[in-house]
Amino acid sequence: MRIDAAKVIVTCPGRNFVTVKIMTDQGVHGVGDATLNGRELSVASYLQDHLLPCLIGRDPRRIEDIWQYFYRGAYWRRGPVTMSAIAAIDMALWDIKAKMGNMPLYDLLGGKSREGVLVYGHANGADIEETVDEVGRYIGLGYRAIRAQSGIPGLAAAYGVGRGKDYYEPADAALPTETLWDTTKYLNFVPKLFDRLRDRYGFEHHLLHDVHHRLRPIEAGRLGKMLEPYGLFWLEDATPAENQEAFRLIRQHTTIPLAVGEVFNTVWDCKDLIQNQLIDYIRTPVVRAGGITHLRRIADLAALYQVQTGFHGATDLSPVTMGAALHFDSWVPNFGIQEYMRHTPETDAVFPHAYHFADGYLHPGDAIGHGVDINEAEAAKYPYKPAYLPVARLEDGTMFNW
Ligand code: GCO
Ligand code: MG
Repeated sequence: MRIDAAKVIVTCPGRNFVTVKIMTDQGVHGVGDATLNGRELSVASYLQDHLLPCLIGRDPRRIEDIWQYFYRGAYWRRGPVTMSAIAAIDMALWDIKAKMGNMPLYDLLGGKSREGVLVYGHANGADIEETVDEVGRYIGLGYRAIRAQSGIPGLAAAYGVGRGKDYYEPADAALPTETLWDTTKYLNFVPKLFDRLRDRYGFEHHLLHDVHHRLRPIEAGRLGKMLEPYGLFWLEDATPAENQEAFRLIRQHTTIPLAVGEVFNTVWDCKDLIQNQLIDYIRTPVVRAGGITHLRRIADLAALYQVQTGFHGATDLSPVTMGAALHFDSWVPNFGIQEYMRHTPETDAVFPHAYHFADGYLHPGDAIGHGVDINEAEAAKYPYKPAYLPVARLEDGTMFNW
């Protein structure tokens, strides 16, 4: 069996997506997601110019060897561009192997460990009232777990508060939008939001919150302590994690469960966090860390330390990543939760998929492979549009973490 052809498809059905399609001499094809928000064309070029030419003629069944060839063989290891590109190829190869075996990917991985994949949705509003109502709307839609983000009094634009209610899209302009950040205003505000939410809806539903890398460790410790009475499922990206040691300080001060890892690329980014039990959930998604082949290694290491998965699933991860993730989530023994932001109808039409939502759970469906394909004629209707993530500054103009 050999790989006959491979191509990169860039499409923008509301937002940009980069997809790899690998064709084999047996007529079976596979697809993988390589989308890196705001840097899409760099990954497309890395694939097009450097990886795909090396792929033609290889045996697609040799997934491990192909992974090692692109990781070890490149000499220049790691980084979001490289690892997203490798991930896309890896996802497509697992898709092909499962299709060749005539089984859903979760069966190839070891079979289902659960009946459904618990997901959390995003509720956001301009102020507390609107956010509280939005959480109610998500409860009405059947969600069992909901992330709550709100506009902050005195700050013009807060992370997580989008223009639309169903499809939060932070990459909002052809050049980066400048936003303002103030830690004091934020810390004074967030406990009030969760106080209102628990007061209104009780403790039956899981509530989550994303700090989006905005706090220093001691500030995160304080926030965790202040939120303890509200029993959050997790506090996400409390501080930037380049220095994994930083999480030790947070841990010393609070029992709030900590989630991190949506920007990680390999097991090396979370090795110390996991082995020292400094986190509770690892968020690195299939697309960011070299695909299923490498994510399995991260999840297995995490399992040794009772760290659970909680993969990133924002709208900038394509339905292909969502499909692959749901098969992984259905199998992985140390599953925790899966993020789920719905895609637009245009995106769903470009990427026909077998997964569906019911009663707070996503189900991968029983299609063979990972169950997601690309409709190339639909994709061709939406040419690439430059779009950047915003940047953040403090009120005195200092650049900060967005
Ligand atoms: C999340 C994320 C996203 C990111 C986005 C960047 O938890 O869903 O933080 O909202 O900001 O994926 O491209
Ligand atoms: Mg996040």
